[in-house]
Amino acid sequence: MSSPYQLPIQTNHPTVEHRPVKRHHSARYYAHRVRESLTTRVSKFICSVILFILFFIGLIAFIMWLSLRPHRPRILVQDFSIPAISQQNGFENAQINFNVTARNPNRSIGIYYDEIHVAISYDDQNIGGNSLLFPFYQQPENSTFLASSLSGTTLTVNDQIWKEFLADQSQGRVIFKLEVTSNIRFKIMSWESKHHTLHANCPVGVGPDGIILLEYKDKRCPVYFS
Ligand SMILES: *[C@@H]1O[C@H](CO)[C@@H](O)[C@H](O)[C@H]1NC(C)=O
Ligand SMILES: *[C@@H]1O[C@H](CO)[C@@H](O)[C@H](O)[C@H]1NC(C)=O
Ligand SMILES: CC(=O)N[C@H]1CO[C@H](CO)[C@@H](O)[C@@H]1O
Repeated sequence: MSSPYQLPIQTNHPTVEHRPVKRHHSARYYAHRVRESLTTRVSKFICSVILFILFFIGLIAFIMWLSLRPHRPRILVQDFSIPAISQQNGFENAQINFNVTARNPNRSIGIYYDEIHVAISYDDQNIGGNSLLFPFYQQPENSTFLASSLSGTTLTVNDQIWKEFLADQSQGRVIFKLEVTSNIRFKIMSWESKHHTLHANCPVGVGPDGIILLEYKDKRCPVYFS
């Protein structure tokens, strides 16, 4: 009788007023409880269905992303030489020759390369660079050789740095860093991605004869995008 539910039930449902007040109250009370828990259960069910659908869409998107995710181009140093390395005043007519492979490992994704820039540094000092090739399209599972030479204006070595080369050379190896930079776009069927700037950082060591050491040949260079 002291229940707070009594009043609204009596006024809202006059047709059942003939029942004993207490029983009537309990029945309405439990009916109310049942209805309430039913709504809760229905809304919980709807929530779960929505969550499940969202999860499912997310899962599909993730799987699509996994399968379409373009594999990074692989950059490897095929060849690298600086023949004058053993000469005392080699810097006067020094030349660096390099041959780098850019490989598209993907089976279904093509890559558009803008101009490719190759820079060479020694001990974090830039010693030369060159821009290679005109923009080109690389088919899936195809390789392109980026081969060129640096000398004269594209190779800026002076007497000072040459002395450091000679010191390293007498120790058995001179280590350079070859950096490849290019703007690329991926092509997936007829869809083209936006531009990504690719960077590859390749350490290259040459022996006393100025020819690339075996351990640096055909090594995959770390590649990152910016
Ligand atoms: C790479 O592409 C060129 C043409 O763009 C084609 O001639 C060559 O056969 C391709 N190489 C491979 C390994 O698919
Ligand atoms: C670069 O290396 C590849 C593979 O060894 C070779 O086929 C190609 O002729 C080389 N290019 C130059 C310019 O040396
Ligand atoms: C190496 C390789 O082919 N990687 C992926 C290229 O993209 C396709 C889908 O577009 C994947 O199935 C390959 O695993």
